[in-house]
Amino acid sequence: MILNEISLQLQSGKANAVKELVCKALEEGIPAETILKDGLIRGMSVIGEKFKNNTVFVPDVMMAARAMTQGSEMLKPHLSVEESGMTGKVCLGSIKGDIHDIGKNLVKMMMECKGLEVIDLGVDVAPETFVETARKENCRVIGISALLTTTMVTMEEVVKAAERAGVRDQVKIMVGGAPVTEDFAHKIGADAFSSDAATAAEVALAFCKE
Ligand code: B1M
Repeated sequence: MILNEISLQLQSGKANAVKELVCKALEEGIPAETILKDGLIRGMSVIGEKFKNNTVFVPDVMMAARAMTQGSEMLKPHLSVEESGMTGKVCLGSIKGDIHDIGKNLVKMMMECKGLEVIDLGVDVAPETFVETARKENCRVIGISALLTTTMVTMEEVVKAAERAGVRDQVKIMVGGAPVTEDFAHKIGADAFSSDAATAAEVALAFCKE
């Protein structure tokens, strides 16, 4: 099955093979969302397990991440862009100290597919930068991603910075990333948690429609 092959080639860090297979899968009429979920994200989660168990190491993970990024870029034009006619602005980034951005980039892609304008702040983003950008760009939503238990705690600093800047009631703060949970989001005073990119896009759109 071609989706399995995509997952395997991604795990081996073969970006070109992944791109060829993604193209072939699209030609075979497999929906882009399915290729993303059951091919690319599945492959990345296998790498995640192996990384956790120290059977692969940072270089392998970087190669897989590169294949993931290039594969998902190919899917972007094929992901159903909803003519929601809704333009709402989100500023999105990975929190200070964290350079994981695969998930954040998928969230950005899904939000853009919903017609949202995403200001991508990148990785290692200071709490003040989220708030400053939201204020200057009149963003309705601040989106924060974290993949480390050591960096997710800094998400609360964004909430506090928004309060200090006097903009807390004008902006919705949503959080996510593998270690982040609903309870954690509630504890730090965020407005929403989403476990995956598609849900994150729906939540952000709903906030912009409010
Ligand atoms: Co790192 N890393 N990593 N890593 N890495 C993890 C996260 C880890 C769990 C692996 C492990 O178990 N050892 C572990 C964290 C342990 C912990 O704190 N709990 C870890 C570690 C320790 C590290 C380093 C410290 C390793 C080292 O150098 N010693 C180091 C830290 C660097 C830093 O950030 N300061 C490090 C480095 C790296 C790489 C740079 C090599 C690479 C990142 C490449 C890149 O992102 N450009 C990397 C990777 C790839 C991983 C794993 C293997 C995969 C993460 C990933 O991309 N998953 C990861 C293992 C794992 O998670 N099992 C691991 C795929 C991605 C699609 O999932 O990001 O969860 P995810 O996103 C999902 C959802 O979370 C959600 O939607 C996405 C798609 O559905 N979502 C949101 C994400 N953000 C959201 C925001 C939202 C809403 C939903 O609202 C705004």
